[in-house]
Amino acid sequence: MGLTVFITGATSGIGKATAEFLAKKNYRLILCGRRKERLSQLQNDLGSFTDLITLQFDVRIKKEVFAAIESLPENFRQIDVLINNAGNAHGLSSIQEGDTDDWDAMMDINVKGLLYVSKAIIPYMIQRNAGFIVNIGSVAGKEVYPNGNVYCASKFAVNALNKSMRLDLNDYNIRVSAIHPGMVETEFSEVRFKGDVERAKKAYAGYKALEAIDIAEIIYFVISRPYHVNIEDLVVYPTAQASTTILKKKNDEVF
Ligand code: NDP
Ligand code: 8X3
Repeated sequence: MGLTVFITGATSGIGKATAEFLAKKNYRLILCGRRKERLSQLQNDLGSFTDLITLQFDVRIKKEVFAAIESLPENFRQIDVLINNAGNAHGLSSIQEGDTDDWDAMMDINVKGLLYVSKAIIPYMIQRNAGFIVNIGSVAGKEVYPNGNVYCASKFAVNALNKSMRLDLNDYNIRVSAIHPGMVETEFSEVRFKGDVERAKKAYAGYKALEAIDIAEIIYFVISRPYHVNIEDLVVYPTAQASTTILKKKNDEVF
């Protein structure tokens, strides 16, 4: 059996596709999310391919994060790879019109949640003088776009934390990578637009967006390099997207 990989946000989109891909490559998996029924489904669907365990917790709630990770059975305590993927955008509004609850959600999940999970797992990696942390950022963490304000800020923070982890964990032989995708067709836009499916569909209409499996394959590539190779920062766009604000749509709709 292969390395043990801990994936946050495994119940949907990029995290789920990564779990499915890695299960078939014999990685042992710790799959996390809030939606219990989806975690059970993953256990059923992937349990025949590999050893896996699921953890239900909300990354915003510090106590839940630490309790869940402390509850891991002995044979799942050696986490070789942590994929900090849980995250979403909430809303798309100007700074003057933004909803402060949306701001809280994005900072609490995308930034503080990532920090809590990392804080709970890093000591085990330091003890073993080995480990790998993959942070899922975004092109929104490289270049701001109109109305992206707080989501962009949360992903700029992920970019900064990725670089900081590289520096601080350098003494401990721990690899740290960030992957920054452009538009990926997942439940992301449904969450951003609060369940407005029609608006969400428009975000991916008129061009070929990235699929979650595209990012899963890239994550696999990054974590399967020889141990002395650390891909620190990787930006991936759909071909139709030239920047966070330039997207070639067939009918030239604005997203
Ligand atoms: P999805 O909405 O499909 O998946 C988001 C995942 O995050 C779900 O599994 C969800 O699980 C989990 N999650 C959300 N909030 C919490 C929480 N409070 N506690 C625990 N888990 C949570 O989106 P994507 O797969 O697209 O997004 C994954 C990552 O990729 C995010 O960090 C996102 O910012 C990033 N990204 C996405 C892009 C895109 O265009 N789709 C582009 C660039 C980056 P559950 O609800 O069960 O808790
Ligand atoms: C998700 C991609 O461009 O909607 O991070 O911010 S974008």
